[in-house]
Amino acid sequence: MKKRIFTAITIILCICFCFSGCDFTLLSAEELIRPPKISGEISSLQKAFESTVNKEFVQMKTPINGDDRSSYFILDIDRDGNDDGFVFYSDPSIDEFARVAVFRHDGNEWKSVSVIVGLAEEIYEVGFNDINGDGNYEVLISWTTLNPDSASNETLTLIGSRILTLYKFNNSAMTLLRTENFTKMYVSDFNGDGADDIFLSTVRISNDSNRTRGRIVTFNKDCSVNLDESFSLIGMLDIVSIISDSVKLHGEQYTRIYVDGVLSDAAFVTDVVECSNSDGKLSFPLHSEESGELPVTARSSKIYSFDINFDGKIEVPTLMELPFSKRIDENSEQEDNTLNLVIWSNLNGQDFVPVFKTLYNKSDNYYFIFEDDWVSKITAVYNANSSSLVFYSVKNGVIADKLFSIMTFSKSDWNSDNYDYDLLFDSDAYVYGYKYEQNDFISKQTVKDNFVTIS
Ligand SMILES: [Ca+2]
Ligand SMILES: [Ca+2]
Ligand SMILES: [Ca+2]
Ligand SMILES: [Ca+2]
Repeated sequence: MKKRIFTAITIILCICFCFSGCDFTLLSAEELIRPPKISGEISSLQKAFESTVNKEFVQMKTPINGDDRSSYFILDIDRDGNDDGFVFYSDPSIDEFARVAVFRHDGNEWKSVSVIVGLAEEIYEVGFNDINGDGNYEVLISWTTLNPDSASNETLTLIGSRILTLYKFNNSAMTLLRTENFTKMYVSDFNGDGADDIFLSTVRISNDSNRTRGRIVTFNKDCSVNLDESFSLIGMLDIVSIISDSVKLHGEQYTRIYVDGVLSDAAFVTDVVECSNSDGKLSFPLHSEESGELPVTARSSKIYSFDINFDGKIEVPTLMELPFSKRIDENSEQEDNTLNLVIWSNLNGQDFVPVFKTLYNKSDNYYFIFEDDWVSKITAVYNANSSSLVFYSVKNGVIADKLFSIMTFSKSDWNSDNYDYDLLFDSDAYVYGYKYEQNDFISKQTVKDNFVTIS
């Protein structure tokens, strides 16, 4: 079970630097994935689309962000029993803007309905959500440019340069409801009424200041705005992840939204917004009155908040130095430094309650689960040159006995000379070996159970 948990979280974690120091290159959210294989249904839409455009010039577009990165989307958006189709493309012979061609299937064939000209050259995200709770989907298309105009006269530059257009789909017609700028968007039901709501975050930066704001918009049945509330967030340089869970506070149900972002060149941070499910009122448990203090969620590792143990509650990661630990790297000019434990905590009121600790080895693609009562009794030394992690007991404030070591081998090294290590795990990339010394602190089985590879 633990292995499954950790394999899943690595997709979310992406980068952590507990072993490799601090490096704050931004995540490559723009990394494209391979387009899905075109099914029979999509191929008929493709044919219909190609008959309406000049194939010689058209360039297909895929969303830069999101789960579905296809140029073709098919779903029955208005639930009339006939599929509706959306095709994303640009036609440089006309202009540079991305476009969406809308089709409907009449039971026999695809019919062209309309073409919407986008607000930028690229599609950032595409979502189909029911924002007014009538059972039909609304269409959320976000546009972006890969070359933001740095010579803009704006005092504050919007990080991400993304623009949301929200459409109602009615009798095959797309009616524009709203246009909004954002840095990171998150759509979910925040006030518990069953309809999706929109969370827009914006980071605006100028030479001497930055402004980070969040905004929650909810809609009435007729798609008019029900609530539109804007608020300050902890100041960030970028926002990279937004996620939510549901909690009971003071006998009342709340949706808690976790906003993860870049605090500075060397720190990452989480802010939290709570939305009451009875009256939509917002609260901010991490906004302290004291200005100038480092937020409690600040950390020097780029790790996202996540439900690490799948109990429905989100954990926020922070770091803790492992006493007596050491990282050795003969090729680095940096002084030897200590290793960090990642502490995963739940928010309780305004306090964080730790639920899980891990020693994270990004360089060698694995974690080791660090149990609570080991802190101050067990420590570790990582040698970056030999890729070895050695655990020791700590007695009377000094490093004492060697307990076990984990060594990372290339496949060929393992086959030719495994230095008498026992096999711990054989992954696609590496073979991990361990050498166990008889001791009263950690059993051989625990070494095996607590070792988790990441891909
Ligand atoms: Ca339909
Ligand atoms: Ca709807
Ligand atoms: Ca809602
Ligand atoms: Ca959890």
